[in-house]
Amino acid sequence: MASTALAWLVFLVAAPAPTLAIQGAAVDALYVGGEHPELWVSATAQGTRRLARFDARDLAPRGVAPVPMGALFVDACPLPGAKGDQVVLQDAAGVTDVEGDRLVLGRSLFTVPDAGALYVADLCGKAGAARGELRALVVEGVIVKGPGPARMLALSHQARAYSGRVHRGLRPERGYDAALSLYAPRLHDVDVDGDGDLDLALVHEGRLTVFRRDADALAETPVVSRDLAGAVGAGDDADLRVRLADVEGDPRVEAIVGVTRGAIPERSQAFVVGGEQRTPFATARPLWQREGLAAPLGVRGRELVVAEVDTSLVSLSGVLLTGKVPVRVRVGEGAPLSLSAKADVRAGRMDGAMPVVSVDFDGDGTADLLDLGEPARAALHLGSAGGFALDPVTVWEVPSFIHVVPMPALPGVALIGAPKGGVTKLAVLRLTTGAARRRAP
Ligand SMILES: [Ca+2]
Ligand SMILES: [Ca+2]
Ligand SMILES: [Ca+2]
Repeated sequence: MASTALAWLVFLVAAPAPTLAIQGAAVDALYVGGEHPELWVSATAQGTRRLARFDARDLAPRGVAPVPMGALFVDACPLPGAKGDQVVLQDAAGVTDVEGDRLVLGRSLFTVPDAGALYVADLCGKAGAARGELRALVVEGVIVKGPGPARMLALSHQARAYSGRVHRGLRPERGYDAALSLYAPRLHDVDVDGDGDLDLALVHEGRLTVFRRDADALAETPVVSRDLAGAVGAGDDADLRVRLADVEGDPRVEAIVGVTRGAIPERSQAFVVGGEQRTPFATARPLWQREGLAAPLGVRGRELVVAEVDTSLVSLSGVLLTGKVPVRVRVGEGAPLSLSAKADVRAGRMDGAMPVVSVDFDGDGTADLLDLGEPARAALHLGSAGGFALDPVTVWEVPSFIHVVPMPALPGVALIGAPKGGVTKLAVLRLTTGAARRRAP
């Protein structure tokens, strides 16, 4: 049995992933689950912004609608059916639903006093707390549209830009709407208090804000508003990776906060921010402090899935020649799966993406690993007891991409390509899609 599988793998060749080209430069993408799962891609062509909708299963077009420039769509709460909230669009005049009916007038999800300031790094330094820093109010709140009328949950955030260097995607050459999509809060449906109802948690620039949800309603005011960056002692220059999961074995989620600095970090820290039922996220305890890059990617049960990169190797000639750095991924204390990621050593950055570990491609109940470390290639390693299979079960040829959209419910992963010549490629990776299925019978 094992030898049959091995023989099969020897002949495993990369099959092109089902790919579609759409007109325009994509700036944002979203998976909308439910009975008829869709992939939404927002793209700009010839000065016009459009929202293209596709069937997430086979990429069949479901419609294209013009949306205002600067519009941003947010799936406020991707729960199925009537419990879920719906996607809304923000424009300069307020908020509409996807059919174009205006939900909120004159109030913006994101507001920038002077959008032009985002283009001009040289202007930065005229205001702000730190030297050379400009702060602008960017986020006023998050609009939630459920079965009832739309509501705004207050959530303020100030964007930061620095003269002379860029910070978190706020680049002089990057347009306003592209910057907006990077500033959107990450939304999670998780149980914060252990009552069995999923609450709405927003992670945004190091702050965790939680709105409780009971059987049918979402609370107006947050129960938690916690500065995670401050709680773990990370400074303004740190990059935070926040995962919400129950790693302590009660039904309440904790925040696992990974802290690194720079594109190729020399060392990494991680913390668990947790607490009692009445005081959630009140305490932070260190999880690790390691040389190199160690990033929490996700969880399996109560075990963390962690990627480790030995960044001291980056200076070695071997890495300079091959342009690859080794990446090890392990589940808890299990044996690591060794992968590699493309690195541009001279530019001081990693080009390959971290693997996706949140999607169970073959539906056996264990999430699998999609290796995206090298451009133009995606390799699927099935989840195994305590780790991941050494050999990929499928290798796809994929377009070079800028967005990775996990679609756990489908299950699959969408890759949104880098715009080229006015066209953006879109690829969907699923184990069940015809030619892509390469498993031995
Ligand atoms: Ca709850
Ligand atoms: Ca817990
Ligand atoms: Ca699996």
